[in-house]
Amino acid sequence: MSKRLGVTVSRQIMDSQKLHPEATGELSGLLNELIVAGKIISAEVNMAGLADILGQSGKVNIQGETVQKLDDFANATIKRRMEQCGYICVMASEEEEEIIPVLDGYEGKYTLAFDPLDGSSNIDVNVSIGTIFSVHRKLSDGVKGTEADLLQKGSLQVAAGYIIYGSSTMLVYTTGEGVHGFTLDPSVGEFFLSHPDIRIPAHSKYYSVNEAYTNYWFDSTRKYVDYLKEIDSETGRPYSLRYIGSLVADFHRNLITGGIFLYPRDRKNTTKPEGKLRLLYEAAPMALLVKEAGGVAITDDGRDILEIVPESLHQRVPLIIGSREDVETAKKFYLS
Ligand code: AHM
Ligand code: MG
Repeated sequence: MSKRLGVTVSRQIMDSQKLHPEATGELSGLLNELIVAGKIISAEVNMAGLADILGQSGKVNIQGETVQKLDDFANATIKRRMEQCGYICVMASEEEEEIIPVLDGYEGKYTLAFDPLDGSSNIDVNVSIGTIFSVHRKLSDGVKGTEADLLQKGSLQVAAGYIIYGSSTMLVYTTGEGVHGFTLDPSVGEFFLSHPDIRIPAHSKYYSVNEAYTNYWFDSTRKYVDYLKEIDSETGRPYSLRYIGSLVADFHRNLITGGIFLYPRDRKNTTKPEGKLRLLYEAAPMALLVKEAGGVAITDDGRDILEIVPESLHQRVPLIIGSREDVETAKKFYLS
């Protein structure tokens, strides 16, 4: 049967809401608003090459509007849609220093952290990029959301996911009942269920890491990656390297085919060795997705990503994420 006759994302969201008789429909409303923002961003991303040409010749697009950089556009689109959706009380964006309030009178009971366009340095070369989101329940009293409402550990997320703008646009999300993938049919503007109940293979043969940083790596990373490259047919080595340099694309690939992604601490930053990826906007949402799909996400000192309580909005964290058995093997190298 054509997937276009199957389940739409709004239907799936409604069905999972019915599993919770206490649900008010606010989370469903929130997700539906985000999806609209994702569709708008997807349309713009697909036009990026043309927008660039128009941008260079006067910075005005075909509608007479100023051409914005795509990451600014994605950020503004999500902000504008969500600040008056009535379902959230405060937001944080990877693109903005401070918390983002919602409009007075539109405060809801959830918080939203998002990376509007992750991997945006890849836009110009047509590599897949994506929007990542993470939703928590508001904790504080009072109407307005606070920074503390956003600084909650990943295990308390009520929803997390991403929209990948790739060869097709896909939404992959979880509300704690498995991970589901939907593909956008742009001709009708609808996401249809294409990947129900995604499970990441327990064991893989792929690793994703920026290997150009070998000389910045600490020994544990070097030894683990050397191990993956050894020849041993019994354990399926050497693994193959797949690194796109766009977390959403690397993660998505590994989620579907199995794989392990590493962005460990290294010596690039000489004053404070740390990973590059942000806990709130990148690591925590991906960690919930991978867990719901049967995988694991840890730091390079073996901590569960989902149990880290953020101390600041833009905190970075070393990230090792992917197929369960692969992460377990990696952990042995990092903890030995
Ligand atoms: P961004 O949020 O500024 O786009 O940076 C995050 C991106 C990730 O998508 C990707 O995994 C990583 O940066 C790649 O970094 P590097 O070029 O150091 O390998
Ligand atoms: Mg990012």
